[in-house]
Amino acid sequence: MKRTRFIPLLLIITLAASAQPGYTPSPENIKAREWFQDAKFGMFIHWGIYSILGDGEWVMNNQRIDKETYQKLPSFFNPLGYDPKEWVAVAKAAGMKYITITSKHHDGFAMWDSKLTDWDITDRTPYKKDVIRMLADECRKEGIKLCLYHSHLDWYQDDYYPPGRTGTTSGRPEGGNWYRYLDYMDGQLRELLTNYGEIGAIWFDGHWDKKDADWRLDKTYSLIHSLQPACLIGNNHHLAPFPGEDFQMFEKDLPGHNTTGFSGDQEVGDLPFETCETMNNSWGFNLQDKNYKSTKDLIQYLVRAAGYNSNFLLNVGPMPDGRIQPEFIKTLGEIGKWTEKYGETIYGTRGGPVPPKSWGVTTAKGNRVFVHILNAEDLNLLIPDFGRKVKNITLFDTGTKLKYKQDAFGIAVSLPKEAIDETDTILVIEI
Ligand code: FHN
Repeated sequence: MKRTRFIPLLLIITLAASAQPGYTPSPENIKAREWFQDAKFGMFIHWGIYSILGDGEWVMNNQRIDKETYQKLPSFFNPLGYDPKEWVAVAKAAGMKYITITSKHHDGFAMWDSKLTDWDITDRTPYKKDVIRMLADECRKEGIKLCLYHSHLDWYQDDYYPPGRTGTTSGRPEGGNWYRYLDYMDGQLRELLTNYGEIGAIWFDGHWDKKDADWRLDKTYSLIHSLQPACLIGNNHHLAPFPGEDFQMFEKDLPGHNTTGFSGDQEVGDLPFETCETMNNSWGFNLQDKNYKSTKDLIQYLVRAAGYNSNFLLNVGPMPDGRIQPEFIKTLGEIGKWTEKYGETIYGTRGGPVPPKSWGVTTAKGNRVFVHILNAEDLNLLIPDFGRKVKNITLFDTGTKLKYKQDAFGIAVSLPKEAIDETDTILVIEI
């Protein structure tokens, strides 16, 4: 029993050591981390040739499609409805401050004009245009930061060898050169970080496919930081952060929680946090997935994330014609109405002095603590003492002063019934 516990620990230590040892973030990087934490809300975009099949981004693996057959897909990919202006406008109107799009997902297909392969959008599709460049240009114009999701894992490249846990039915040959694959990946990252202007972050994913491989993270992370010191590195390896990483992400869970099984081995570190979530149950476009989360649920997710001192990265999986599905656009518009009115209690804040409770969370900025009541259990709320003298408590909505009593046990506030908002009742505590 003891031995099996020891090996993973040793492995984790070895892997962490192989990241960017002795990494000290540059001043630009520290500034970018602050920007990131202030920004709070981003749009995640999973888009690729897999959208044609309307069965999510794992379709190649899940339907056991081999490479030869999968290669037929690009010729059907002609997203004439793709309008980056529209995407950026939708993100902005929702109150999102950055966009993280898949440059390459696990199928290895490059959504930009890569000179290192013809397995890319400009060489293989009738559309021929570099959708990443189009989005980068529009984001720059509109003051939205562009970040790139980049899959470590690759079901297409023969040099991704030996194969990992997934993509084993893609029909790759029995042989390949792992370090040549890593050179190829670094080369593609160099393209993305050289030719597309400022990139806010590289969001890695897929390390978990081959946890024990030598990913040569030191080289990759150093390359990124040398090309763009302010570019933040995050890696969805579902483990505690490795040296060289600048933020920690949590998939479909808030920091410290593991309701979906991705964060079992994940320790919460001290880097900025980001939690990502889907609007239905799928990342890539899924025709049949109608499990849409409600506007209320998603706003509450954003608020809870902020209370956990975390960003919220909300995903859309555009359709093969390039449009974001109307159901998502509607919900994002409704979220935007909320962020427009209440964004002040989210953007630029940090997790508040009271840790998350069953009734809600707190955020804080300057001398104000925002109490977000997401689940009003009672009209009398007892906020645990956080060691600061309260000057007054008001309702964010109306500025109405509330009756309260502060003593050694905490702050008891009495809430007017008519002030209760099903989505979020916000109190402002001035200290
Ligand atoms: O396998 C991917 C999945 O397709 C998606 O990209 C999510 C996003 O967090 N991450 C991976 C699973 O951990």
